[in-house]
Amino acid sequence: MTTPLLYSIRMRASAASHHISGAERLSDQERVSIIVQELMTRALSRGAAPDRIVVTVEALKGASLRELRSLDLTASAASDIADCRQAARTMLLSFGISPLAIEAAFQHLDDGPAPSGGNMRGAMIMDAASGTRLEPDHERGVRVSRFDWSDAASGEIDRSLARINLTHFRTKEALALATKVAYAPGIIAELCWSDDSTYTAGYIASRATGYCRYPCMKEKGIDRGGRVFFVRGDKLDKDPLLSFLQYDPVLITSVGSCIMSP
Ligand code: PML
Repeated sequence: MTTPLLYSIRMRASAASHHISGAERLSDQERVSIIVQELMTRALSRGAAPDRIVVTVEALKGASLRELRSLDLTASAASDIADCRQAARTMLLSFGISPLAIEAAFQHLDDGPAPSGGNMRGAMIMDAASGTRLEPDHERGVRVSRFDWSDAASGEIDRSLARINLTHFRTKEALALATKVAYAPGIIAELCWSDDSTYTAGYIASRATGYCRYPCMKEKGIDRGGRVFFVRGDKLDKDPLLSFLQYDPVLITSVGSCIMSP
């Protein structure tokens, strides 16, 4: 019996060469066209009209699929940006990330990290001591690709998140991405907040702490944000890290806990 082919489906939308939105899915052959349609609808539903939408469908021949359990999610109820940012900073410090690197990361996400101005398609990789950026292409960043929820885990995470009133597609997608990143070789932690001007949430994620979600990391109306992956620059083996993030397929087949912070 032959193993059914798995397809990676990636969407990215841009306007005047600036990144607007992106999404990642894995699918069997039967559902490729439905998912392509969903991603096109997504690309066209952001406030800014894209002038370019690229959807890539690629068969993952011979790639071995890694199955993971999603990170436990803890949602903070803090309603103030200063409180959310302070809690995020404290958590990053607890991983041994230097104040210099933390401030560099916040500054890049506040300013728009691409050298040409604006957001990046992918993430920054940052040395946790010096705050130096280590990703090969500072304009594009590193795009985390080839991950998704299995059908069963998808239904289960929808229900778990709904129980704590987190029903936006961004939470589910970010949790999947953060789970893959947390298992990447050499990653200490991830800092993220949304670059969508209507969405203010962000998180710190690591294997040790899970996904710690903060509802307001920036003001509404601000379209700056992105992702920073902290690493120990002096010990980093960059090729396996980049290869895992971009190419190794990960399916999330079981679901961690989802709770509001007490
Ligand atoms: C994004 O998709 O723009 C990043 C979303 C980060 C926070 C998602 C959440 O936990 O709701």
